[in-house]
Amino acid sequence: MQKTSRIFVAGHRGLVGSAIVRNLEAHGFQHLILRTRAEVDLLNADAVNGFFAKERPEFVFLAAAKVGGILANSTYPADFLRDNLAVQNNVIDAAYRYGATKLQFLGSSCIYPKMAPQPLKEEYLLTGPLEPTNEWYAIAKIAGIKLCEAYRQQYGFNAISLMPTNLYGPGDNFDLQTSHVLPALIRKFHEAKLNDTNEVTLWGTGTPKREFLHVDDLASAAVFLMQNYNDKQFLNVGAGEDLTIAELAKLVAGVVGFKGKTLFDPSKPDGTPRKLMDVSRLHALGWRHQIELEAGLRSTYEWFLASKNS
Ligand code: GFB
Repeated sequence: MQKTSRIFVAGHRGLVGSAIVRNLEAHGFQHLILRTRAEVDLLNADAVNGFFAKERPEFVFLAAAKVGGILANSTYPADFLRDNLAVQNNVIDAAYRYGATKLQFLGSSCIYPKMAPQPLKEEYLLTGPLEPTNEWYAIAKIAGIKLCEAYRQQYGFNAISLMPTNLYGPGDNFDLQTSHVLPALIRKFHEAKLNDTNEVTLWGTGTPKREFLHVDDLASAAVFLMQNYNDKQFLNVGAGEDLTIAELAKLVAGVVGFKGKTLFDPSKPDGTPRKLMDVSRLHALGWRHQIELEAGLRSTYEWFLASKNS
């Protein structure tokens, strides 16, 4: 990838896409091609083909997806499966058809079987049943990995796939119904502090473990791998450490300055008990995350306070 290469970041307004754009700009890449949904609807194959025919991007980061937390995933299974399949089919095919040099597809750690051994090695894919709360999203992401592998095998197209762990950072979705746990906790503790409420209720039992990676670290891995990795094998991207939701809650409450009680509502789903990534392949390539969770939480809370969300 040269500084003058034509680079399309699909999903540049989302958490991941906006971080990739920040990283590319910081490294002096000058020819970024960015389109809003109103300009090019990625669900529409004709619109995607027309866009690729005209712009001919050379490198494509496929960070556009319908995403959400545990409740959104289990409430809208058809939307998560259909929309993600459509976007990735359209973009991967058009990238190949209109001569892109390389495409990078971004997935998620929920592709792994619910009860897979931990930490999750890449070879555990498709070795057991998925977690029911997000199997629809997971099936779409698995199909995306396989589509990249198939285009590489049949057409020789250089498509690589990255599977990030749970991400957070500036630009996240803080809506309590649809967000992931970390932004939800920031908002819940923040509002409780503002309203002088003594109790905050979180979903589930607090015992599931999750791994969190700051989205700027993910973007750094994405740009590094676009430049340095050209294999069929998809790669895990994570921090290599996890903690329980109850431990996360303590950390977030500390950062936000909430001094009351945290309660758990076990009538709400826990999701998968644990999904810690094995990141040995990525480390062997020479990449490691840099932002530790507490520092990342502090800067994300500052971003939240400065944004329209708070
Ligand atoms: O981040 P999250 O929504 O999704 O939830 P997953 C993680 C854990 O946090 C679950 C608990 O055990 C939730 O029960 N939790 C506690 C909460 N309080 C809250 C809250 O107020 N809001 C939310 N959202 N959770 C998603 C998948 O799984 O992870 C996606 O659904 C994707 O497909 C994504 O893979 C990375 O980590 O369970």
